[in-house]
Amino acid sequence: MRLASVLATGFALLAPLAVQAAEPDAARLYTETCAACHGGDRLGAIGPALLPQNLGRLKPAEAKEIILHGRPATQMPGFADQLSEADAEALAAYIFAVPESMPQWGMAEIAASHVLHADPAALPDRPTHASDLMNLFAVVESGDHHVTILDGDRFEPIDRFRSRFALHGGIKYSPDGRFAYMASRDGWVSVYDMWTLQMVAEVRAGINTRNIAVSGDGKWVAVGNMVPASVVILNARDLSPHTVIPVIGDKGAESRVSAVYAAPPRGSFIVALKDLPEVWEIPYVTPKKPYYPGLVHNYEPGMVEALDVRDQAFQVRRIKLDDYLDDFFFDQGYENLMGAARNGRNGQVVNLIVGRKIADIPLSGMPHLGSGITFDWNGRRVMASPNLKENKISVIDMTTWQTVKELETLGPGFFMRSHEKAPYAFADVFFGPNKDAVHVIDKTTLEIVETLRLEPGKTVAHAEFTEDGRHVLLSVMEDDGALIVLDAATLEEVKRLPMRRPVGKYNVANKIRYEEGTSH
Ligand code: DHE
Repeated sequence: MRLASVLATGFALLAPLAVQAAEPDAARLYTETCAACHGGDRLGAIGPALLPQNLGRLKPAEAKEIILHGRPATQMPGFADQLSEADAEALAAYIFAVPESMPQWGMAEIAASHVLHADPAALPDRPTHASDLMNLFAVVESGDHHVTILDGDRFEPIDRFRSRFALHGGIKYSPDGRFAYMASRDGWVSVYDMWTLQMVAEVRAGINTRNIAVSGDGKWVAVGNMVPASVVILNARDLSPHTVIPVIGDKGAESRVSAVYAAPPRGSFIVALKDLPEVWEIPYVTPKKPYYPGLVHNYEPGMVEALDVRDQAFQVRRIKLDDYLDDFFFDQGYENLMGAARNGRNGQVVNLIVGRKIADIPLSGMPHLGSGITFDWNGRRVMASPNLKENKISVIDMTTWQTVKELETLGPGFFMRSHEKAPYAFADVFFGPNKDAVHVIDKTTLEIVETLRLEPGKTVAHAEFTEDGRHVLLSVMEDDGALIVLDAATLEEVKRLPMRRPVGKYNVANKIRYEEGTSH
């Protein structure tokens, strides 16, 4: 072959290669580099799902950095030695693109994902540790995706286990406090035995999940999903799936679920919807008589006990509203719910008995109602809620639904907590330059009496009390973070435990007794 021809052939070979280098084949790179851990369908495997809905607040540029250099404290390695900058950029764009058809996640897929780690029938009938079962805490450490079980008398960990990736929403307990239920943003629901310190069962109930609720009778777990738009009912004992309820409106439009809550006095789950101006009520017990129009039960009193629970229909009662509500707060009797839409407009009070709005409330600043607390003030019951968009805490009279006070804070807050026996409420300043501040509010005067700076420059958030209300625990939400225990009356620091970005912490007694100062 003559030299010219050799060069021509060489260039001909090089030319397409140069084009390939400029436009990496993201689908092929995904299959070769990511699929083993994140699933060929991007639904997740040992790594999280890589779909736009599951990537949260991550930006494509941050995703590219993670692809090249890994994510500290996780199993995600860096691929800088295998991938070019352009490859990583193409992969980042690929995982942010909506797939041509969204993967199905119905009854068959949920059932196939079910894992039984221990036979619920064979679990010991007494605890295998000596800690006070009512004063245990489950602490979510999101830095390395673990949960620590903490003895709330000694403030000592008694177990620490790897959770599913990115738990979100509160951990919920069975009514007797024995079983802890947790959900990951990727749809995994896990049940853990607080008596014998072991995982019992897990199931993937959705692709993108908001949160879970446990029924007041302890028999059911409801899972609220964004993708697919559904509420999934699981058997609480072993998490086997019972029913999938698609969330579809009159005109066939789907709605993502923004949260599901249990309303034990009503024997129902209440579902907040993101895309339909409706609230759904799904009874988990069969009412002895129809207690609201539109839901017809033919069962006679006394028959409920004789029924196989599988006969229950989980029929949906749709309460139509004139605005969207995606964050709720209930009164103690679960007769009214106060709702705020994320658009920051006025809130509404919806009476669940009559099934309609009964009051508008002046709420601006995007109150995080799910984080609100109630207490008695001046002979009336009030609720206080932090705001995600404005520097204030709103205090609302729960009889007149009027705002009785607005406290100015050092920034928007996320979580607020107190305890019936504690004089103070604690509210974090989650966003902005004062993210290290925690306001201490006197529940009698409704004044901020102290602003704590427990770890200057670092986010300090999410207070929770011990069972007796004497101590309050706060998270330093950093990867090399800590759990700080304070005396709830003197505000003295009692203990500091190193933890990996601790977020929420959940006290068994406060949760199962629906303590007025904690989330339900
Ligand atoms: Fe949450 C609970 C919604 C971002 C940590 N969060 C909840 C609940 C809702 C909600 C509806 C109540 C569910 C329950 O009780 O089971 N959260 C939202 C959002 O819409 C928002 C702003 C955006 C999103 O990403 O979904 C959001 N949440 C966050 C975070 O960025 C936080 C701080 C860290 C994280 O891990 O994601 C966070 N959310 C929490 C925690 C709870 C929670 C710790 C449980 C609070 C409790 O004490 O019960």
